Amino acid sequence: MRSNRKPVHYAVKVLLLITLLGAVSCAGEPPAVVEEEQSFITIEGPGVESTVQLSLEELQSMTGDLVEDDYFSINTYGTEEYFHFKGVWVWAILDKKVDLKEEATAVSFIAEDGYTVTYTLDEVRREDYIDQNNPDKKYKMILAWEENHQAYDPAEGNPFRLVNGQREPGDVNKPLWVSQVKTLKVECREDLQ
Ligand SMILES: Nc1nc2c(c(=O)[nH]1)N[C@H]1C(S)=C(S)[C@@H](COP(=O)(O)O)O[C@H]1N2
Ligand SMILES: [Mo]
Repeated sequence: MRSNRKPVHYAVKVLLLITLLGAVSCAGEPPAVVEEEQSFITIEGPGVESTVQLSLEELQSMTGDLVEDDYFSINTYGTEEYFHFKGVWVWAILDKKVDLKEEATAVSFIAEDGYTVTYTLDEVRREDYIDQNNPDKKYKMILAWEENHQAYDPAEGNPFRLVNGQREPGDVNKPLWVSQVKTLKVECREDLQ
């Protein structure tokens, strides 16, 4: 008989109902808001007045200094290959976004894996890097976010790559193309200028 149902059963059913309702309402909610991870580089070191962080968006908005081109490369095996890159002139970043000290002489590009390449500021300023097979070509040193029309995937490391032409014919330049650049450390070393 209905009136004989034990109160405990009723309580269990109510609890079950609440739990089900809870599950349904949770399933209908959007996932917890995860703050979007911003990709950025840090510019620091004894050669800057203060440390600066620049997001991918900020770099992409440097419209007057963006570069898109096919860069010539040679690796240590002598393999020659062109890659298409999109990015921004590194000198423009240092000149316009950072307070450089008078004594600054060089900048180290440091990757997430610790791989580091250092250039003097004079080298960063150069606009006449070459392609040994094409005398008409002139390149600037850039920080790229796109390679062969594909944006770098932030899941595979900081999505910036240092890219440059050759300093002179025969220059093996591909090893200088630092991937996953995280930090630009501006130096005041007198042995580097
Ligand atoms: N962060 C990082 N960048 C790097 C390297 C590295 O070990 N770490 N190797 C360099 C070398 S020696 C070469 S030849 C090229 C290889 O470029 P790829 O990875 O696009 O083939 O990346 C260069 N950039
Ligand atoms: Mo290499």
